[in-house]
Amino acid sequence: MFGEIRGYNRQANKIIIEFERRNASIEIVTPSIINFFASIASERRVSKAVENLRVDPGAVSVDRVDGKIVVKTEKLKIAVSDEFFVDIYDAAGNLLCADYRGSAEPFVRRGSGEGLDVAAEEGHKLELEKNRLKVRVLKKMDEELFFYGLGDKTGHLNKKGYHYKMWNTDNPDPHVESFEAMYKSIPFFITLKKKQAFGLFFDNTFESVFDLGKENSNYYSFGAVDGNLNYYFIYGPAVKEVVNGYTYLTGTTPLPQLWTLGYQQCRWSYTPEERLHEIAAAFREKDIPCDVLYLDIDYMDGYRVFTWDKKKFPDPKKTLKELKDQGYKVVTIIDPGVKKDRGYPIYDQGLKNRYFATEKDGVPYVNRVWPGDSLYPDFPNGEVRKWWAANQKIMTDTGVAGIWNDMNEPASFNGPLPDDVAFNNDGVPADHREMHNVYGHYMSKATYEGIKQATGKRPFVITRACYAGTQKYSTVWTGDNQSLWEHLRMSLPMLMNLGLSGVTFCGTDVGGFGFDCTAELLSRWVQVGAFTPLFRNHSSIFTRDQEPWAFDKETEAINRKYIKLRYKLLPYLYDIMHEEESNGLPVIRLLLLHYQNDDKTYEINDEFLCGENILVAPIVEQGDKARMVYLPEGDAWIDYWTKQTFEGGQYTIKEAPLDICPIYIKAGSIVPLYPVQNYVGENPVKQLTLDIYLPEKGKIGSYVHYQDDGESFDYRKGAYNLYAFDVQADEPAKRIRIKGEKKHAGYGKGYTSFKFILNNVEPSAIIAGETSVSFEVSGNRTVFSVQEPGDIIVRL
Ligand code: MIG
Repeated sequence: MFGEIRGYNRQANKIIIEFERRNASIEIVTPSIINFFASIASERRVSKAVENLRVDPGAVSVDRVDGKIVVKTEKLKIAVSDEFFVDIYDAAGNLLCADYRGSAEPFVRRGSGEGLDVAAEEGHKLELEKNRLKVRVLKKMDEELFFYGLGDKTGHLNKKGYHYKMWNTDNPDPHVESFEAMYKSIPFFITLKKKQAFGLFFDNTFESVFDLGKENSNYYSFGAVDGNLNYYFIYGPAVKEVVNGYTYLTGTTPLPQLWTLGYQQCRWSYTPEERLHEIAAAFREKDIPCDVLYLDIDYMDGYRVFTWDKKKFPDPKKTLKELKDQGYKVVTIIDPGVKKDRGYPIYDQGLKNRYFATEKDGVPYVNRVWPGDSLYPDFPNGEVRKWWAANQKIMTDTGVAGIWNDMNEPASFNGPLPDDVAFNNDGVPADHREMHNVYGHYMSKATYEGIKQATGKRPFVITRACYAGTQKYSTVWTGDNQSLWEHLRMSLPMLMNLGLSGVTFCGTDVGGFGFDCTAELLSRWVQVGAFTPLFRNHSSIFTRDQEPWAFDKETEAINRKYIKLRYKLLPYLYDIMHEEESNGLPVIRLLLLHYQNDDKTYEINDEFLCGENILVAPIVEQGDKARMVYLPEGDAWIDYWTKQTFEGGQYTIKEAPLDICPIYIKAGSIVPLYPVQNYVGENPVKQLTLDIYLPEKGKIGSYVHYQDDGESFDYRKGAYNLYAFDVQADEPAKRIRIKGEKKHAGYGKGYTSFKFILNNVEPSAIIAGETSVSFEVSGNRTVFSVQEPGDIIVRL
């Protein structure tokens, strides 16, 4: 395709390589992030995922050595040979990633000829991918490689040996391991070989495929049906650094409003308004915290977006105000499909201004979704996004607190959109093949910007479809799962891989969307949901009730217990989200993110870390009342329930009756806690609790806590507080020192006292500054409070 190297020239951080048949380029973004590019389909080069790229290449050298072009950065050496074959080495000269030189040789699919037609009639498909891809990169496989990422694909954590497709797909069948495409397309994966990890981000919005050693175990590959060769190599060597690099390119999730981390209750549908009020009252009556209620499609007038059904909601503004007074934020669904209906303003405006995608001859394209015949706003067009953004005000003025974008793959009832449906794409014509995977991305972007303009607060948007980079605008859920144990089990690797793919703020429909939930399944799912950033219970229209109290008193109490635990942990989750805004590290983490040296963590699908300090090993099998837990090596772990300490690097059996979800806290953790409230903002939080788990001898436990007003963008102007805490046991353990310091004071309504919980410590005296402090001991906990965080000595 490229031929022999003819020469090169360097332009700042870019090296253009001239080959016999076409040019290619290498761009040094940072010493660890390299872009490889060749135009195949067009010269045009606009990324949908990477905005405002910050280039910081450091020192770069380029030489011609033995017929190769050798580029060196401060971290990597890249050797380019004829045919644009690329080999990448670390600074010490270890080969990290080599292009595969052989030809692609898919494994043989036996069964051909006569039997085929009959087999196809029974539904057995033969999938041939031969020559469909215009762009393709093959990399040499290594036996010791593990693969992660690719968004929320089904199956297990490690993607080695599987094949996936990026083509946003709404398929309501139960999601199983053989699903190649899901609602989201995040063409990014991480490869790990012991201590060395790197990521590959294939920034191409066309239908693309990722084959991680399935078709041939000698190589792994990615490619697309059209578009350009355009991918980034993102070096680690830590997986953490790869995630950091990927979000450097595609962006991080901005800090959300605090209430969005509260419990959320959804249903298709809470209508009419009496039903919504009933649900709202039930949470308060039953003493189960809840912040958010959702309105699904039935609140609209004939599914016309930005309207209300006046029979079901005669005065939506009043209804939302009443709910607001009880502490509820209401989120409404908005689908992309605009009903074809003269006299309906959204349709009329869209038609008049040519805001809808068209057939190739320019006639507005019509398909069918909920409202019947509908048109698709041309979201890739900035003008259309402005219009859509302005429409958000219709909802926020009514009192809506957030917007839920569904069906934006885009879904269609009357067959898929034809390839040639035309989009304007900011002045550049593009067809559906190119725009499909970014349709939801641009819809959420418009929604985010609209809510921001209308309210000035941090927008809450939740979307089903997305592309790389959507995390800048929206939280996501994994779509229509079902109330199946299999789906609870699979939600863990899905969310862990989503987190590695830049999507921090995510969750699954707790309890399962389709099919009928059971009491036991709901409680086990709530136990997981309590730790996922988006904690939303949702179920489909024909399924049985699934609210936390929908089954029996026993499970209602269990659900209450875990939803309350969630509310205690709110400052901890908020701290992770705050850190994430600068480092891109997700809330739900694979164990290996912090324990890459411990290869026993590489394929643990049924445990996760919530931030760095909390390990959750939920029960995901019906009837299980105990499970094996692996505690990673390098830290000691404290059982949250019994406070028993375990060395890391071992398997242990934890008994877990239905009210127990196995939770372990890393030794040395300082976990910030809030008092449980019915909803965020019910009472101002004046006291911060710090739940302390002593570090192992010789180690220091430290933690930084962040506080702000929980809703505005003022924190970007410095209106926040930062508190740093350290805890250390003196050697030999005669006393414990706790140090607290306010590192940044920019938010006036700070805490007026600090409560410390010391686990597994029996003090003889506690001295803060010069004065002794009274304390209470109950069981293995010692509790005391001080007004200012300062130097505290705990004598044993
Ligand atoms: O075709 O709005 O995934 O959460 O409840 C179904 C109705 C359309 C699919 C979403 C689901 C939502 C449902 N929607």
